[in-house]
Amino acid sequence: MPALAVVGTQWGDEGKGKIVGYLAGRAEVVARFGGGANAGHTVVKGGQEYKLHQLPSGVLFEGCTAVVGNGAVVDPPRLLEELADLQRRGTPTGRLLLSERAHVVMPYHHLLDRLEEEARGAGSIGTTGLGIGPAYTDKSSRDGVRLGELADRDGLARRLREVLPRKNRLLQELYGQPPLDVDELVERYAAYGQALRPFIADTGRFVRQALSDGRRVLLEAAQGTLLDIDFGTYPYVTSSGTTAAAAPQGLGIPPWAVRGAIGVMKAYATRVGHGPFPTEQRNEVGDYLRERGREYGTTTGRPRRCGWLDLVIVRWAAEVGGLTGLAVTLLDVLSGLPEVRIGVAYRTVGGERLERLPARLDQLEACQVEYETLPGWGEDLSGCRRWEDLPANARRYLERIETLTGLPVQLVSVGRAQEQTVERA
Ligand code: 2SA
Ligand code: MG
Repeated sequence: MPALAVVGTQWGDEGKGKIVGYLAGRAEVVARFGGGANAGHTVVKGGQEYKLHQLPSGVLFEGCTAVVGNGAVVDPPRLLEELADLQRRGTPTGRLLLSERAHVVMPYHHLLDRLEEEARGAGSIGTTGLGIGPAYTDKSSRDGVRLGELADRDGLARRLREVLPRKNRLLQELYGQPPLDVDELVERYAAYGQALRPFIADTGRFVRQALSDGRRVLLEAAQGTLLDIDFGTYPYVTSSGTTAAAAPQGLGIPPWAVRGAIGVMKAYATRVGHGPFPTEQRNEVGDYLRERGREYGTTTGRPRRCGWLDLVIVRWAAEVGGLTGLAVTLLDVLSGLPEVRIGVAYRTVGGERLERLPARLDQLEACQVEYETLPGWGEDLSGCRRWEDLPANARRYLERIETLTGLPVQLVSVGRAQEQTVERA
């Protein structure tokens, strides 16, 4: 049984949590392959709202195994807090497995994330401040600590005695900060290792076995394609792969096990953090979308920048991510606008028409957006359940998305609850 990836086509917050939650009822394994506590996935189940960060959405489903793969980074105290929160709320959960190869976000990663952002000044990225970049940096520079090592106190002590002095020098000499105490860090993280021990496993082997047993596996991406370390608006990106291509590497499964990728796209566009955003509307349209769409960071509470749908970026996500279908979310938020606009191409300063995203940020920043304007609709969509229930103008908008991307709109979300989903036959 092949695996299906659910990925973001914009700058994150497309509603992947909603769509994964909708599909997870039919899945036996839901696996995260990248990102960490920076992610914010909102799932409404049984009338209750859950904001998940590190836990894959599948954890909310009793029959499901939720996997955090080797490509993700794990922040132990925050993860334990997420689990404790589910327990406090009495939520029955599925089984959780954490990869022994996943890298650990350490306190010095949090510190360095904030200090580096400050040092970048006007060029800051607008990170979530949760140490994600520094943790992935250490992974690449081979100074990382992996989850499997936390469970072995002596091994952890050896590792931190080797790594921490260099981190402390960085903190002290470059940023004038007090050093961290190695013994305290070893004690604290060894204790987290014990607390997480029941969940730590060879997750790659588990998912490979699940696939060969014909079990239904969902691959849950974090953030969006435009935040991908390679294909996003670099350097205003996160530090991991966010497309379906990152799933095999981030889980340890064969690339050919991924048989499709649903691209989740908001019916408009948002971005939290800095960097280019061609269709941004810093006006009453943007404010309308922010308030109706409750566009505030799920993890940090930051107000999100809002704008019209940009199909140049969605086409880019489709192209580099090999999307096989689309799920359009938050369509209900557009209700009440007299007209709706879609960015269909960019124009360079020289007047050249671009249908593809330029790699260079200075070029992107200089582009003007070419829009198509469609009539809006006033109807409340929250009760729509079938394609035919949608007002004609909303259907027209969706059909235009299909034509301009060449992809079928398979799902439409018109509200946070799982039943507020239109599945196209
Ligand atoms: P980081 O912290 O190093 O990954 O930040 C780098 C960039 O990636 C963006 N990023 C995100 N964008 C949208 N949503 C994210 N998750 C949270 C949410 C964000 C929040 O669901 O709302 O609560 O603020 C997320 N995570 C990372 C980030 O804004 C930087 O542009
Ligand atoms: Mg989010």
